Amino acid sequence: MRGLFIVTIFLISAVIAEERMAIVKLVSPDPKIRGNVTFHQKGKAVAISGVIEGLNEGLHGFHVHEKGDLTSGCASTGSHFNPYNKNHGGPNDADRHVGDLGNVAANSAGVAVISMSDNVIQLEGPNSIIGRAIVVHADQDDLGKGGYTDSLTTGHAGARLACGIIGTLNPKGASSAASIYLTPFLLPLTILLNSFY
Ligand SMILES: [Cu+2]
Ligand SMILES: [Zn+2]
Repeated sequence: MRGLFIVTIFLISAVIAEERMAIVKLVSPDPKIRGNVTFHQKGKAVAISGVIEGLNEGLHGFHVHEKGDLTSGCASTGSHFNPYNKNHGGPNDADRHVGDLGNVAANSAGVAVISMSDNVIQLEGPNSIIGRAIVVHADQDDLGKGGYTDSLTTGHAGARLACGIIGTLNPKGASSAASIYLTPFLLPLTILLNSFY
């Protein structure tokens, strides 16, 4: 009976520990540009979703920059997050900065709906983006292939339009939103299971 209790706790804890979440509120000197982006990690895959409004129609470079420092606006967020000293690339390239997430696409109303997944950025460990910054650029990221002098460093993506600091959404450190829903059921569930054995 006690064994089952412990196994139940262990299994639920394992499910909770695998999931992490983070959020960014994007700010810009241009008040019409604003948005939110969330990151949800399950295993190695990080789902990225969000909405940005107030953009010009078209593609806009979308990166994790190394510093969560907005003291001089987006200018103080540093370079692309690049812990392995690689060249700039696209999200599907082996040679890429960890922070290279490619582009977001704004429609004719200036709204970019983001729905992507990435296995290189992480919410823990050496590739963790927590405490760093998301930057949205004025121009399209050429994914390192445009042949400009800055293609292999910044993707020639132009000015920094909006940015925000990536903050954790995990309650109590290791757990995630899942724990908010599971925790109230944890004790009743284990008591219920124990009553059968
Ligand atoms: Cu950038
Ligand atoms: Zn890059």
